Amino acid sequence: MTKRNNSIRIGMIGYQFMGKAHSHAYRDLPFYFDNPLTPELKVITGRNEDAVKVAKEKFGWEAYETDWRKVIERDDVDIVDIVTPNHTHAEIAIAAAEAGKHIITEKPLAMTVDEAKQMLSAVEKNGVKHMICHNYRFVPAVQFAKKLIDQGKIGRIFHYRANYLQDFIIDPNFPLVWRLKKEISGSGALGDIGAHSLDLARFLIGEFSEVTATMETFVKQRPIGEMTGGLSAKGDSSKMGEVTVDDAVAIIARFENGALGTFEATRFAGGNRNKNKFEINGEKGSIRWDMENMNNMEVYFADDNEGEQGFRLINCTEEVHPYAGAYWPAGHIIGYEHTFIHLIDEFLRGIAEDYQPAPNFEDGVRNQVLLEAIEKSTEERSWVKIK
Ligand code: SOE
Repeated sequence: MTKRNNSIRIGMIGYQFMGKAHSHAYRDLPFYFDNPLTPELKVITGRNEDAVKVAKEKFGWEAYETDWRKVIERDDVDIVDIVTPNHTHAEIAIAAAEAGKHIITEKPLAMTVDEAKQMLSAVEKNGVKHMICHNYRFVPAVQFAKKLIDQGKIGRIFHYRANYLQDFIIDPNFPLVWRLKKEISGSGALGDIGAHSLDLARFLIGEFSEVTATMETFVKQRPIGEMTGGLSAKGDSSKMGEVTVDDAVAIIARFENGALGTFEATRFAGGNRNKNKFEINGEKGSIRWDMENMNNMEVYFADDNEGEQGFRLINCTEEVHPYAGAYWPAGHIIGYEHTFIHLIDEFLRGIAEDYQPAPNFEDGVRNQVLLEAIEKSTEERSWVKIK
């Protein structure tokens, strides 16, 4: 990597799935966007020295560490990027904030609302910029949907309907990875993928006022396996452990703007690999989007000519669609990995131009409040108001 005088130096804590996505984003950002800052991949961190050594070489980092505290202590690191399991986020982020580092962390922000609030006060007290990696906000089609909604193109919102469907743990022999252990992940499908749907709803139509929900754990025991977050881990069925999180959650919600919401997040929807989708119905039209067809969006406008009404497809790959014009001519498509480039582009702009980008730790706290309210509602089988 050529050194430039506008470098901003990254220290990453973690190196697996999201470590790969974020490393790619730092490296590719200058290729497509004229950001005032150029990421310098200083150090990547992981407890497994052999594995993090490989990640360092493969992803192009200058150095590796096996102790995250050493990264926080370095004065040649400006940003700490946390891609480790959820139970580590608070300790690392608070230490990084106290060391004056800007922070980006994967979702969900924390394990509890209290932890999330401590993280927010640490970054605010220390005057560092912060972001939470709800990357789906940065899909060109989702950004364009927000523009249409904010312009009033679909008018008053009646319904927000979201499903986030995966199927990687239907096999009861899939091992007990960290995502299935409450003490490490905090919750299951709810916090891992439901959190994305809840964030997109807040981004697109506003704040929740109350929720009611129910959850299910379909497979209660699994083989103790490699403690990876990986989606294709292997296990040894001679030793079994208890699954302590939800496999699926169904939610009904009310929004402050009077809209009704229905949400589903599950890892047991066979045939759906990463189907993160929503449909929004308004007085003057509807919008629907599906991550498995991420470059397109379907719209319906009630004022289309008689006989010509119905959902139609928009290719969100043109200059007019946010971020899309940075890549290729209209009609050429981009992927999941590009959403991380857009989010990090916004983070670095916020640092360079001294504004607090979004989604940030405040969004993370609001998301955590929703996660806790949904769990409370499930336990008490009642509606819970969102304060
Ligand atoms: C696994 O469920 C996962 O990798 C989530 O953790 C990510 O946030 C989501 O983008 C894809 O699915």
